Amino acid sequence: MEIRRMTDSSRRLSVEETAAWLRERDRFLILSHKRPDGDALGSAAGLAEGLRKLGKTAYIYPNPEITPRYVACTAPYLAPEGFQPEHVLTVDTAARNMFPKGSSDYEDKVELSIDHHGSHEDYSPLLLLEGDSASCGEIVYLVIKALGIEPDPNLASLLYIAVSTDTGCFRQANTTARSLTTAGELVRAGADHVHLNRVLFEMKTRARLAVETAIARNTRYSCGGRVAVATLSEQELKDCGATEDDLDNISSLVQQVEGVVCGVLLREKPDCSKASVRASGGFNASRLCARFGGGGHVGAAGCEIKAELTAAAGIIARAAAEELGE
Ligand SMILES: [Mn+2]
Repeated sequence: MEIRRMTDSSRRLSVEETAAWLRERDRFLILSHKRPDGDALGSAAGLAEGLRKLGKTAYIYPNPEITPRYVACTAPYLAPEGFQPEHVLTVDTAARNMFPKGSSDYEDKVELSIDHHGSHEDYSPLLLLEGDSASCGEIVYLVIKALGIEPDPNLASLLYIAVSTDTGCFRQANTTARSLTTAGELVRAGADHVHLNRVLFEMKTRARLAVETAIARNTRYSCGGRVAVATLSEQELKDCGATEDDLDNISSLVQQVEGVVCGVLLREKPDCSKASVRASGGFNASRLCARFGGGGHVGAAGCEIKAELTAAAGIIARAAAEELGE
């Protein structure tokens, strides 16, 4: 495999140029990022399926961190041991430090990346980047269309997974008209959107419901209901039988309560309490966490408080009150 490393920056490709590049080649391995989400896996598997429809050999990198909900839909595409690709691509992967576990052999072999992160590091000679696309799946769909592929229900469902998950089922602020029209075209092509919406956005494990119940029981409100602080101990987690997969995005739970602008989840760690803060309505989560040496974004931030759970809850509630000028 001969790969030309560019020292400057990646050459930017259009959708049509990307399609032409793919059409002329074969034996692809598609990587996505570590801790892969629906966009990473849906984009990778969708592109692999599209390339297979052209009679090509295409696999996705067998990322060891694929979570249970995505095992079935990615299984047909995982590269078998010993697969020797001629061309290595990435999708939805902004930087080298996001490459999946065990993939270091491929780091310098990526020829083309397809991405929607404005922060994309130029790590590959060729790049198809749309920084304002809500998901990588939308871009992969454009490539699929440019390749003249008619999505069948399976391919449409894979891309629907990508497009819907990165927009929080079309609820988040990154959702554009194109996100919705893409989803519409995928549904017309047979994407199983009712089932997928249920599995991806509604269904929860019993352990997850138990964790949510524990959090609800442990939530204390202050500042007239604008601040909500919940705690979750190691023992409670164990009693719920929860795994990390059950805790996906659990930090946003208390912030969903009406009137709350600052929602905090405190989790017990060996020598401290770990706070995840979610904010809305002008409250700055990052500024609150900076008081404790942490940080993040305005809407979501984290920090560690050197105290056990109950004490930490009081400490961060007082700090949040100060942030609110109370
Ligand atoms: Mn993405």
